[in-house]
Amino acid sequence: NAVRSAVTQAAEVALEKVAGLDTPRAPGVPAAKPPKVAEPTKPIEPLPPKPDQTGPDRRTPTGAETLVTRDQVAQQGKFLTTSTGARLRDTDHSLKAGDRGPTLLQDHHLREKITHFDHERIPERVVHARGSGAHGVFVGYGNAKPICRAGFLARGKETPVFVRFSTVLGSRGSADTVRDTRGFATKFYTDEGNFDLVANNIPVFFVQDGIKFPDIVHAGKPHPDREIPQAQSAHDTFWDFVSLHTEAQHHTMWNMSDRGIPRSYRTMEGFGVHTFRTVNQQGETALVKFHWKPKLGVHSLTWEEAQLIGGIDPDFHRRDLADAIESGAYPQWELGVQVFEDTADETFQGIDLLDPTKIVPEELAPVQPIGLLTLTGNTTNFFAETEQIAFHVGNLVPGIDVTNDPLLQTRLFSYVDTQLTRLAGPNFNQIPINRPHAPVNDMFRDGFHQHAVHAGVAPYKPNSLDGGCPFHASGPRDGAFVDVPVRVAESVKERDVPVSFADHFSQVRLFWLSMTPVEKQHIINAYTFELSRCYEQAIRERQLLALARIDPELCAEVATGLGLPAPTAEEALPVVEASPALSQLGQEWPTDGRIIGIVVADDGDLDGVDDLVDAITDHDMVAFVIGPHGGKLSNGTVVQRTFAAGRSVELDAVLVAGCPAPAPDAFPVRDAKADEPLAPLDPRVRLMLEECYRHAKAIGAWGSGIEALAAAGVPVDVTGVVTGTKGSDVLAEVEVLLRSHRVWERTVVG
Ligand code: HDE
Repeated sequence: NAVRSAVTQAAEVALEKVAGLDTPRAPGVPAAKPPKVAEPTKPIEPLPPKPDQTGPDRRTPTGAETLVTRDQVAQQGKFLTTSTGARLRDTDHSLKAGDRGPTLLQDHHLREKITHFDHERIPERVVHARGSGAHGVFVGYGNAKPICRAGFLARGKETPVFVRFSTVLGSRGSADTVRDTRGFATKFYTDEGNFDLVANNIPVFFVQDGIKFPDIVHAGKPHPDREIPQAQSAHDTFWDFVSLHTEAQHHTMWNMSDRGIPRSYRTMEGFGVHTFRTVNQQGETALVKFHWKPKLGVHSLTWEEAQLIGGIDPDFHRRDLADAIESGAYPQWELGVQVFEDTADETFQGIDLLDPTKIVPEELAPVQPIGLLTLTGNTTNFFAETEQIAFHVGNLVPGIDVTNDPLLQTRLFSYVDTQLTRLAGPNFNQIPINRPHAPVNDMFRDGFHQHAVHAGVAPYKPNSLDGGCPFHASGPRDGAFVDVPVRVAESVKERDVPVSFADHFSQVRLFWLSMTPVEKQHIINAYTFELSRCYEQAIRERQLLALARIDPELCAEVATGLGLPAPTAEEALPVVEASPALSQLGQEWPTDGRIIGIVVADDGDLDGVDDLVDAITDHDMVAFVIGPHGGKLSNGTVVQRTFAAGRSVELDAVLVAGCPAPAPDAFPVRDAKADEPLAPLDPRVRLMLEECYRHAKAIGAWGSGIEALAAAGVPVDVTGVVTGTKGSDVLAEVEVLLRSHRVWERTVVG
């Protein structure tokens, strides 16, 4: 205290001396001027955060504690400051030697602002760079108790989650609708620590051993010389690898199927791929495969839609997810498990459960639902949450353990390692989105970006200086993670693969045989498209040979498309039974969130359009009124999409309430078809109707809308095209059609 008061007294004396003095300046130099340009924005009341983005003040949106309050991190405080808290008088002009002079190095604020900006980007993920995330909650059903003691699966237990969906091959800014595998990674912030289920929308993988992961990724990524093509597999290096490396054929077939182009993240299944080992309270183990089943059913785009959307709305899936959550149409999935006895050979009915290129058909082992995931909140800040989230298959909770699947074993190493570069150091679990909700009491210290101020002097064990703390949890009673004691040491150290992994073709054939004719046609089209984009004849021929080993019809059709002879397989085709559960078609699903367009003309039958919009909304679907111009129509109906901005690919079904004539200025190029003896129709509407028809969407029309169908060449006497006298009757029929997603029956192969 004596020292402190001496210092204070000295400071008071000094202050008295300078009080009242002007800022010293050299002779002839004017006093500091106020800025010539006034603050460009006048203070106004800030907008409140969107309802689905609000988070409690001292917590991150996931619920983990954060060090700063919401106001401190938003653009809402009163004064702009430097990062060290000094208030700024001007952030719009750099400090210069005269208003036309060179900029001065001493302008600390300028340097801080630019330096921070220069370092705003971090390395994107080496795979799964393009992603979209959302917050949600998982509720356990409680029925998993006999096989798994994880607390978050208990009946009615609510656990916050963050889910990140992604494509695999493309860069951060690539299009959402490319043909690719999708990631479906979930972080459960459980009371027992974080559990990450880092899944895909395809249940098998390209390689059986993690050591080959860089090979498949290098083959799938753009060519290293020119860095093309972006975000797709339709190129030589991909097909070179998968045709040589036949264990990749199963995953590739899934990619070529409609699973490679999902309609929405909301209509995708998810698969943990590997077999995991679960443990119950008594220490008994089981083997399980995890599945996510979407409440809205599995549904895909058509290939033409996927390509069009790539240009029209590259953020299609990201937008769809965010819009659905914002509107309160919360997407849901049930978590399910296929359960197998934990036998010494880890096989089930001849299928090696450690082989990640194999599924177990649901007909042999049904998927049993054990909980419900609901996504309820959008991100507040994409970078802080979706970009900085770090998943890791090794984030396990008591009751769930890994198996010896050689792909999973490598993943256990990779997911921590990759964050060291991407998130710059070992403290990434302190980033708010990664913070567990369970108390953390580790002895990891220091390192880049250390945010904790650890107390105590003994971050080692055993210690006596910190009272011996912290202590080991003793077992299940204390909630400790217990490694399952599995026997491992009876073998020889070797680089080899089990004989049971050698069959690369029977399950590919199983998948092919399980498809309906429409789905088979899509697969044929996809192989033909992709191989047509390869330059090397030898690669196409080699892949055709692989197709011959799967199915001669598939091979012949693709070969015809490529203009090549179809090879014959040397060995007999594998004998397998189809698994109807693999088909996406043939079921009915809720129509929640489906988008119905209503095409209107200013002079058409506008009566009842507003009622239709209400009816669609009441049924939890979305209505887009598509009109010739923005704003309102003559009867006051609000237009959501103009003919100029709307495209069929956004819609799940279309209703036509009028026959809009071509707008004189819409297309400067003469439209030949407008001169045909049919009712003249705006060419953009014609395109929309043609596309909806081609993409097997339900179409409804009444009044002059029926003339529009005729002008667009859409037949009215086929399945899935509904005409009537009243819009409400037509809507009712269209809604029924929507339950099966599309009207494949009216297509050539339907
Ligand atoms: Fe990944 N994977 N992976 N993977 N993976 C990554 O981790 C890796 C595999 C999956 O939204 C990376 O943080 C190896 C299978 C998803 O942030 C990286 C192997 C499955 C995501 C990595 C696999 C996946 C990743 C890149 C073979 C389905 C996105 C950035 C041994 C079950 C997670 C990162 C997110 C991300 C490595 C195979 C799914 C490099 C070495 C099989 C959904 O660590």
